[in-house]
Amino acid sequence: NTRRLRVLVDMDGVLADFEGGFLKKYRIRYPDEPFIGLEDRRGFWVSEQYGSLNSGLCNKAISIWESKNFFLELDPLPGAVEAMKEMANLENTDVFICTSPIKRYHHCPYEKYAWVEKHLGQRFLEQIVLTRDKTVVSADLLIDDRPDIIGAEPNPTWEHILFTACHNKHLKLAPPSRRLPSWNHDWKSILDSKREQ
Ligand code: BVP
Ligand code: MG
Repeated sequence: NTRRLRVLVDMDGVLADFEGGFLKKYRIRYPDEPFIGLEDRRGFWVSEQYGSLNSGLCNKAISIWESKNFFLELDPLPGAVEAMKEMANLENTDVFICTSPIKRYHHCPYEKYAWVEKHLGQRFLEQIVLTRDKTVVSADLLIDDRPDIIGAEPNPTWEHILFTACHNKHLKLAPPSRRLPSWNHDWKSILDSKREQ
């Protein structure tokens, strides 16, 4: 008679290697332009940090993830696929993939569905939530690499667990905020901490 636990898992930066995929394709397309190594990334917005190097680089960065096959060809992050399959098979647990598509919609939403089917299987297509505002989606947990998740709902139902990424690893979280450093860490204990006894 226990209530089921509902977990939202972000896609870019949590399941799919957006930062690594970006840097690889940026360096191939713009070999003579400066770039930012992953160890030097700061701030959620890749486009802003590239724009701070020189103003033309903002649009060059954007051109990378607006290109066909960018989202489809992202590699899964280490342990992500295994963790998602394990999480979905836990008792009393519902898992959703909660991801924000870019506003240039020509490729991204389609490719996000295709990526999920390719790496997680057809049954996960039932679990996709595409939204630009995650605060209006209700759940117990949201595992996401973006530090500032705000929107129309000032009091989201979920607890945000910050998934560590190159751009956020230096941030000091204000208590009681929690991190998940990688999928090789103990994500099950975080889920269990939200279950009712
Ligand atoms: O669709 C991705 C890429 C885009 O934001 C979305 C992040 O989704 P979540 O992981 O939060 O669900 N995106 C866009 C820009 C710049 C746009 Br101008 C960026 O710098 N980084 C980035 O991830
Ligand atoms: Mg993300």
